[in-house]
Amino acid sequence: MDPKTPFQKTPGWLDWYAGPAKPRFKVPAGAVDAHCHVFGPGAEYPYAPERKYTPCDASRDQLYALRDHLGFARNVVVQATCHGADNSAMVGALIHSGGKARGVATVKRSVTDPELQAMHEAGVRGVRFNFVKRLVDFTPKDELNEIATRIAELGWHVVIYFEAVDLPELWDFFTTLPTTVVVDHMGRPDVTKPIDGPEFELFVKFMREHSNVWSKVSCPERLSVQGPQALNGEQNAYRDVVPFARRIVETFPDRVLWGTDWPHPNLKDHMPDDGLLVDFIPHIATTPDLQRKLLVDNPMRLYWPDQA
Ligand code: 0GY
Repeated sequence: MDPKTPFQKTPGWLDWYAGPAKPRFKVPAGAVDAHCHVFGPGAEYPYAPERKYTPCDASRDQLYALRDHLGFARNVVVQATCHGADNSAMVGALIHSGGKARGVATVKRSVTDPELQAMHEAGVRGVRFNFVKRLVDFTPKDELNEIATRIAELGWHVVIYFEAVDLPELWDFFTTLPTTVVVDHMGRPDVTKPIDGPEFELFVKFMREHSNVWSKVSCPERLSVQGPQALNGEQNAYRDVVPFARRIVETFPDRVLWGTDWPHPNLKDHMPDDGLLVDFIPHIATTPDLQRKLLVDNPMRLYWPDQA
């Protein structure tokens, strides 16, 4: 093992895609990649003992090089579960971004007010509550409620990550959160089920009945069963995800965000080309107006309200 790489990545894990294509879709000026991560590097920022996977390193400099290559102006760096509640790699990325990145942290109830304040000053604006069982151990709801109440005072929001089948059980908890609530990856719909079936309808109802709920329309590569293949010679990857994402964008144009999810944790079958992911955007946000809201206006309102 390379002595500079003290962690051995999870077997089967695919490395992120080096040399992504230049997107054909030109994102609007000021576009925000509102869901991405940094991993380590492990030698500088060790991975958490309680992690469920060990990633390959993906540094902040590599993230910011990707940002520039894809034509984005800013990032929202989301704490990944492999770093547990040690937010130092994410916070380090914010501090070294020249004001071009905000963050979403993972905290425990033991976090102190000065620690929260320091994170705020670095650019953290939210906490993430993760309910995906393969990624995290269970945290009691009273602990999460206590955290939500405390971070609400800082003007932060809560990001939630869950699987569609778990929404009914989590509904009461989610709908009483006191902040803006941002759902990762549309609540991970099963795109083999009908778009007007009960499962996705429940998610649409969740957003319709609760005006504080936003959604990231990200991760087609995770949700797609069809995959990235071009069909009929046309570049139309992940097309089975399009109707789901498009419905959310068109129904709630002022409450949607988009992100690359670079460096794409936990992918074992297929690693997306991030340039191709950007070319997916005009399939789900089909007009310049929707694209500007999705990529600029909405993330700026949430993460840089003083500059929106
Ligand atoms: C994502 C998705 C995943 C992982 C994490 O923090 C994480 O480890 O979020 C996943 O495995 O689905 O949003 O990055």
